[in-house]
Amino acid sequence: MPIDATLPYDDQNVFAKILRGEIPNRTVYEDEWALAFHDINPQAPLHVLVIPKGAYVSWDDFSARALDEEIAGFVRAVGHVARAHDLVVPGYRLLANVGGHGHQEVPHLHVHLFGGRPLGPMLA
Ligand code: D5M
Repeated sequence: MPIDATLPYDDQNVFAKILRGEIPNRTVYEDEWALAFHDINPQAPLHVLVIPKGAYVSWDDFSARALDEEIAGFVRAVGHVARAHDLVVPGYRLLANVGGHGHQEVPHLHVHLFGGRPLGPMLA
């Protein structure tokens, strides 16, 4: 079920538990600001989720409350994952679902990174 992205951060969400090491994940990258791991239900040959380590529900929550260094660290982590998987030349897709209409299911900000095949036109 999509979430209400205006609710306060829920520290029992699955990505909060991953960040605390309470449930396993297949990490592809981690630094001070971000964690990237394989999506449990991949929609492309490479489907990685990149999340900030801070407690943010959505992209707008993050952009409103995060420090500039957190935002920079998160954006750099996304770029690092793309480069580390040699996706820059073939290309890739980034997607962030937000709230009900965006069909966001996990209430911790995440960017989906898809790659490894031609992805076709964007479907709204
Ligand atoms: O998508 C949330 C995404 O999170 C969805 O593609 C499945 C993925 N997911 C859910 N639980 C896990 C675990 N435990 N590991 C890895 N990936 C997971 P959205 O609709 O954007 O909120």
